[in-house]
Amino acid sequence: MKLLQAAVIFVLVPTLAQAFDPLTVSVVAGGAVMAWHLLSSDSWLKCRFQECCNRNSTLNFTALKAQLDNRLFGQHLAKDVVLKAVLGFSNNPSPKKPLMLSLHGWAGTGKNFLSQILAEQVHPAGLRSKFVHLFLATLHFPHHDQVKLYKEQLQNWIRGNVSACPSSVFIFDEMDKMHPGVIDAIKPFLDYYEEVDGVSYRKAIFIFLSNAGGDLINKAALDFWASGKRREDIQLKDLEPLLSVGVFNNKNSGLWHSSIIDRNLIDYFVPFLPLEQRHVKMCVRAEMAARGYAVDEKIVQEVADEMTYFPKEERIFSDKGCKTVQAKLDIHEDVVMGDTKARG
Ligand SMILES: Nc1ncnc2c1ncn2[C@@H]1O[C@H](COP(=O)(O)OP(=O)(O)OP(=O)(O)O)[C@@H](O)[C@H]1O
Ligand SMILES: *[C@@H]1O[C@H](CO)[C@@H](O)[C@H](O)[C@H]1NC(C)=O
Ligand SMILES: *[C@@H]1O[C@H](CO)[C@@H](O)[C@H](O)[C@H]1NC(C)=O
Ligand SMILES: CC(=O)N[C@H]1CO[C@H](CO)[C@@H](O)[C@@H]1O
Ligand SMILES: [Mg+2]
Repeated sequence: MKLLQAAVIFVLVPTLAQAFDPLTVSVVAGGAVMAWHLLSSDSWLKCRFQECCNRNSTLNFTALKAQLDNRLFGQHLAKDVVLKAVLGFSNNPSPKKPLMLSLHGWAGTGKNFLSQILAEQVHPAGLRSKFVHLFLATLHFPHHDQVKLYKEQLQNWIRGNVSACPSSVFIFDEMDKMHPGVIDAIKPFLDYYEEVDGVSYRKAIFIFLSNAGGDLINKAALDFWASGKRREDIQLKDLEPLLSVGVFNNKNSGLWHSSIIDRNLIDYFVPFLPLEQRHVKMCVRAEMAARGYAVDEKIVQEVADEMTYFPKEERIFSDKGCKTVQAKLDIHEDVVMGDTKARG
């Protein structure tokens, strides 16, 4: 880049010298300013056309809180933990290590959804941002006999990505299916180092997602319900010990025997509670609003009734959380659209 800028000047100076007429001079000067902007890495002009790295790691806490309050349903613990984590990390001008969150819970309870909301706060393009990286165990690291290759590849990627943008966000999905060796590859980046090979990782965010511990969280939530206590009264201290021990002892957790837990590099375990029917209904309403129709309570109830719930008798928690809401609504959408057409 610097070389290109120098080249522009070398071409420009003789041109200016030849063109004495003031109009030409101003046109050329204007062009030079444009060229300069387009060539320098983070210029205002360039960043209008192309995504630039957000070098400010201060997250807007108010905005994040508003997003979580409005969009994430039934997860008071996850919300509290994430806000606390972000506050500590973001208000610190030079954090000692990257932020490392481990999200646990049953299917469809909002783990990917929360990761997306958090990523959008750092890089507005969210998952589409070139500074937000999503890794899927079954897609990116499928073969257990190639762990050595994956480790090397992953370390190179992370190094390259963080050099290009210190506030890069890395999301590792399906941690339960990840070979522990692959996870250990990220360890050097998570630790309390000033920098590794001249790159500082302390402004990066690592998010691990898994279903590990989901059964334990569900059981705790069910016990709470059975003893007549309010879901909102479940506290982190009711779950956190059970979670880190439970996850650590689970051979399929991906974190099993991983030095990440050994060395306490995970800053926060974030539990996701199983969703109740009232939360499923909230998801349906949100989805209808997002698709731009008026919320029809009859359809909301129908979609919620189509979901399966556990335990079989009491039907308290949704088996798949809000996961199949979109697909179920697609079917109802055809019916609704048909109706509208018939009436119109
Ligand atoms: N707590 C929630 N609040 C609002 N919407 C939710 C919530 N949970 C899930 N959803 C909706 O359901 C969709 C699927 O949820 P998501 O992908 O986040 O589940 P997950 O926890 O990652 O599940 P899995 O473990 O199966 O991957 C989301 O895109 C979102 O629209
Ligand atoms: C970073 O962003 C925060 C809020 O998002 C703002 O208050 C702060 O002034 C910004 N800092 C710099 C150096 O731009
Ligand atoms: C943070 O977000 C809130 C709500 O979206 C907004 O009103 C406020 O101006 C933002 N603050 C900064 C410093 O960007
Ligand atoms: C510069 C660099 O190494 N970029 C990598 C960032 O991560 C992605 C994967 O999400 C790689 O494909 C890039 O090569
Ligand atoms: Mg998921």
